[in-house]
Amino acid sequence: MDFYKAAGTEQIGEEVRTHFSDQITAELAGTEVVLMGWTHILRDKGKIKFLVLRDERGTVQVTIPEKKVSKDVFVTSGNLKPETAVAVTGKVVATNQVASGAEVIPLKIRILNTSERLPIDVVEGRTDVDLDTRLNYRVLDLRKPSVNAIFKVQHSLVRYARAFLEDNDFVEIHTPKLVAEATEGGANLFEVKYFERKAYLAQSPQFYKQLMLLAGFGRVYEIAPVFRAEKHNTKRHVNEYTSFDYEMAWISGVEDVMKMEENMLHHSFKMTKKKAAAELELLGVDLAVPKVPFKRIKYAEAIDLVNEAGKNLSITDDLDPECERILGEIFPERYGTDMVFITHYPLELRPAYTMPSMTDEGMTESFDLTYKGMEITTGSQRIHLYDLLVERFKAKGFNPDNFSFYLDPFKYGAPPHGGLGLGVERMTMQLLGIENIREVTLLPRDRDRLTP
Ligand code: AMO
Repeated sequence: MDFYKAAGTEQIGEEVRTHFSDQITAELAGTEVVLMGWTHILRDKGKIKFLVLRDERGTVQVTIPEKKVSKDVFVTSGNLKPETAVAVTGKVVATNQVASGAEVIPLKIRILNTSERLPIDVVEGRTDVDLDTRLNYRVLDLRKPSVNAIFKVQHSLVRYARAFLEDNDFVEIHTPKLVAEATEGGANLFEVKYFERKAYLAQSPQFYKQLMLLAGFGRVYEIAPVFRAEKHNTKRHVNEYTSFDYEMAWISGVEDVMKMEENMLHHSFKMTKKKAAAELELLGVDLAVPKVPFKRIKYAEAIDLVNEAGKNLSITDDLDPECERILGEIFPERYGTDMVFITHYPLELRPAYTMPSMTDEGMTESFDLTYKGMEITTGSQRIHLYDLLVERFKAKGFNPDNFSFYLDPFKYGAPPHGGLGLGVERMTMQLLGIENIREVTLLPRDRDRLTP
């Protein structure tokens, strides 16, 4: 059975793709090329038709003048519907009618797959659909160049941050996401049925990344999904996000962890500005690469700043999103930067594994990194001393017996260490100035959404 024919398409394999859209320039004039992609825009002017062909690297104009192409090509192009998957074999011709300086005159157009009528438009600026509808049709939504570009930028951010860690002797690890206990406190855990027992989805690789340092890896990192059963549907929370975690042993203090992060982000932003220049331009973003070292202020100072701005917080109060926003306005004015480490959080506000401060009574050797008024990272020096760790678990109301798998290895010469967790989506949204985290999450999971 010829299932290609049955589908109204043609068999694949007749031609081999030779070029991407962005490679079609005047220098190639006279060359025969094979392009594959989607029919993005079709303009029928009667005796001449224009097809804007889109592939993963952009668009290229295919011009179809009745006089210069075969009858077959002219008829086929006239019947093309939006988002038809095609293979175009043609000759490159130099022209000053298009920005790239070249177009393609087709010798052959073959339909590789047909498309039904689209539920949402994939051409920029044509129709305004709400985010929920866009997410319902996320696969088509992602075809839109400006939406696709978000994830190319995200890819670049992660790629160069990862490269930086690789160059600094970090080992990539993969830890279980099915776990027996909470790491960050019990409030936002997803419970799953695990045969005859209860298990949870990991909120963070926290315990395992630490344990791998105790296992003898000097520095480890993991970029993987984590799960948070946040009950509220906010613009900065999703229920599954990508956590960029690293952990380093033999540190001299939490400063080592912060220095690594500022250098990593500096490298990642600098490379992204260069390598994702086209995507950033499409998104209208002029990426400011933050200068190293990043500004550091203590939590107590941050509380003073928001109180000066009219709040009435005490030192053990949490800086809520509203306070972060206020700080996001104050920081550039006062310190000329929107990338600020807030350090020395009170013990009450930090998880049990966080090292208490020797210098600041009641505080911890911890930090958050805030970027344009939003927390994007949390990190700290961890407790490596068994007795202190057990004491802190008890102080937080946990039964150490339930955590023996984590606590016991600390009896055997655990190295001093620290690390952090960076939210990949939060970093992306702040960098691009996008308000809703769902837009920078490939396939978001929130209270109301479990598909696609
Ligand atoms: P924390 O819980 O602060 O710390 O999370 C670290 C970072 O993850 C991001 N983040 C989120 N992003 C999207 N949706 C959410 N619901 C969400 N929750 C958190 C934020 C945040 O800064 N184990 C520690 C990290 C460590 O100390 O190594 C932890 O998970 O960007």
